[in-house]
Amino acid sequence: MRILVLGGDGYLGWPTALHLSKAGHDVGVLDSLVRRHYDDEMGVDTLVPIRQLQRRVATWKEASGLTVVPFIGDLTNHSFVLETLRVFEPDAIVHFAEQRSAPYSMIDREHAVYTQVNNVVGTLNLLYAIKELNDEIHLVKLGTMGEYGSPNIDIEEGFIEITHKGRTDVLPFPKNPPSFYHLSKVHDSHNIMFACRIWGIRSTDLNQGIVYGQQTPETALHPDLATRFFGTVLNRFAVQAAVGYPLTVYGKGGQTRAMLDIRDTLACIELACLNPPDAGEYRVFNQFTEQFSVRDLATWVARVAPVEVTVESIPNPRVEKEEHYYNAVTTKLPSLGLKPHLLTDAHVRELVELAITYKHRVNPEAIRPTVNYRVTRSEVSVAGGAVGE
Ligand code: NAD
Ligand code: USQ
Repeated sequence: MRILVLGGDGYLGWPTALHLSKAGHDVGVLDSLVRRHYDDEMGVDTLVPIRQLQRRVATWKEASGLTVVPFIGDLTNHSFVLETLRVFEPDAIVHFAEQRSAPYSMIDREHAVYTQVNNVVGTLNLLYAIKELNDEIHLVKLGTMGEYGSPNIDIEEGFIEITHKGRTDVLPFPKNPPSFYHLSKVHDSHNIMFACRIWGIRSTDLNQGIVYGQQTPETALHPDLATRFFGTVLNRFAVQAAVGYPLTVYGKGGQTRAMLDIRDTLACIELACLNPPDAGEYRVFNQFTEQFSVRDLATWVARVAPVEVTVESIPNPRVEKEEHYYNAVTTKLPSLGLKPHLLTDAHVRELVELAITYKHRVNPEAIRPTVNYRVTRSEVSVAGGAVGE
């Protein structure tokens, strides 16, 4: 297949592009490189050093003999999107290219507006380009499990059958997201579902859980192929353990989340591409393999880390349920053949060991959370060093 990976310079997009290239697909990567700008804006650096996109692509060619074609530009620029699709002629588009951090979207009005414009307009431009150029293209869109929030009922896979006042229908599962970032994903989901209905486009909306891990078989081939170590909660606890900072459990720590290994993200994306929906079909896969509470993750890291670790409960800078029921369904990806990498003691220890290798790049001053969801303007730390929420 010809697969265009949007956000192909990012934490997940880059290793996904390599995985698809290795599997024999013709792969293009599109990115505006704006994620590198967010790090500069926050005064932080990646924990694991990463190379420029052009250097990564050249190293991949040397290491594998395979070509990945880079396109540098912004999805909010419609002419660029049209031109790229015209040149590359993809069968499938994997769309990772959005502002991805919940706390970043909650810094102040400017960051909330930026996040929603970047994410919603980028996806709308893409939908129009697909309709205008080739409505056979399969759009594989990265949504998030956080779209659902944490309801007191089981979370179904996108849709739920509801009987109300004696009448029954299958409707989109109710959404109750916890940040302006997560809300941008809900808005995208509605726009994509609508475009499928009116234009006959086909799309898979992947409601992905929190990803942990950093290395994949392809990125391990050469240090210049490394992807960034994104500070989602387990990765973040590994960094805190490495530098001797107490693991920062927000509030009671009973926040339970759906999670998956980075290698499973790659497998899920390929399964979605290889098994496209029918024309006009909008389908949702819940993309995760296990559920953990934040408290359990912290206890796990403390138990297996090769260094002394303390766990501290700190006032929650976010507004979220801290003890709640959580049970999400995921059947569609396993039914297509997903074989998950479940979290083990060895893997948790490896994450901490990786963070120890690069701990000289961490500034502990930059670890403290600075974005407070309860106010409309947060003072953001510019302390420098590798970290990140
Ligand atoms: P990332 O920030 O590392 O990657 C996103 C990439 O998209 C970056 O390289 C950025 O420069 C690019 N980008 C952003 N806006 C763009 C635009 N307008 N035009 C072109 N490029 C643009 O984030 P990630 O962790 O790799 O996440 C990828 C996607 O997966 C995001 O949509 C995120 O919301 C979603 N997701 C991530 C996780 C996770 O745990 N990392 C979980 C669920 C969903
Ligand atoms: N948390 C702590 N301590 C910390 C950091 C986080 O207790 O030091 C808690 C948070 O309060 C939250 C949970 O851990 O309850 C998860 O936080 P996170 O930063 O790992 O995840 P989140 O903000 O939800 O966002 C991440 C990615 C986002 C993706 C989402 C998947 O940044 O791109 O969409 O995970 S999901 O959560 O399923 O929506």
